[in-house]
Amino acid sequence: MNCVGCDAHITEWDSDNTYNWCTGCGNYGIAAALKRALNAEHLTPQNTLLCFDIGCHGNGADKISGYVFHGLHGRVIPFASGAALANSRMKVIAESGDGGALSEGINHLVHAVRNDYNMVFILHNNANYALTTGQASATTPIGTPMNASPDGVVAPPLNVCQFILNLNPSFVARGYSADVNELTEIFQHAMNHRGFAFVEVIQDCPTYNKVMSHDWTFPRVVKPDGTQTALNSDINTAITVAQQFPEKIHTGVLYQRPENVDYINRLVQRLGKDTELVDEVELSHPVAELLAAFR
Ligand SMILES: Cc1ncc(C[n+]2csc(CCOP(=O)(O)OP(=O)(O)O)c2C)c(N)n1
Ligand code: SF4
Ligand SMILES: [Mg+2]
Repeated sequence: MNCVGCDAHITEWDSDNTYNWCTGCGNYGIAAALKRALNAEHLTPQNTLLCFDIGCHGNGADKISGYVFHGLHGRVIPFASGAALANSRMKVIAESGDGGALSEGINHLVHAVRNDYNMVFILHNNANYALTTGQASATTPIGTPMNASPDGVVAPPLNVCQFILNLNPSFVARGYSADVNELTEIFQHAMNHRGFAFVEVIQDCPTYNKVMSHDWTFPRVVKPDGTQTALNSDINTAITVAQQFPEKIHTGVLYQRPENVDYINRLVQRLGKDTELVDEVELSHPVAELLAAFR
């Protein structure tokens, strides 16, 4: 773990494009925390792959430099998982909204957690489909009037961390978009985890999420004791903590499995290999050999 505050090389991640999120949007805080964490962990645009889903959060894809993928709604996890399996020299970070990850792509999320692919996954949970102007998502509180459900949402919301913790994950954390310092620390912990590091970020969306405003969320946040983010290795305690949402929004690392072995390191076919899959494809695939002849 390196320092949080040093932004000396953070401009390495800046792009020439200007952010265009609404004033007060939590995506600003998440983007800032991500850049700080990347910088603090000495990750570079050359050894990092950033994968974005479709949505307001995904419009940050061209606001950061480096290798960036911006794919179909709900499908960021299959792409990121494949990339992580192909080349573990790259730090793979995937981001999605609650719409993409908890509706269209929930199947991918379940199996990525279960298989424990080695990547950081950041869920921008603003409790609505924001880019398409504020429809209800799986995390919108019951009774909330939304576009396309003006009489109020009738289904109860998904408790995200409780749901993920019941999938036998190796890492679950939660942060709040308005607390950039804590979020930076949480992202750093996630980047140091070997396996699927799931981070839910409760994200302000002042334009469409009027119920869970900053004034609603902030008093509910319960940070871990002390200045350091607490690490919890007892999954049952973590589930109990997660169940307190939304009355109490516990932040920090809720659970981390000690001495975790991720998916690719459980494959007997990979034991003893000092190459990555991507190297082997380049060496042996006939199309790659053909292409090499034209280099
Ligand atoms: C397969 C598919 N379904 C629907 C859409 C339309 N669409 C684009 S963004 C979006 C909602 C995004 O909500 P969320 O994933 O929560 O991201 P946010 O905008 O809230 O950050 C939808 C439904 C799409 N682009 N592709
Ligand atoms: S609609 Fe919401 S999520 Fe989208 S940019 Fe505006 S505040 Fe952010
Ligand atoms: Mg959303």
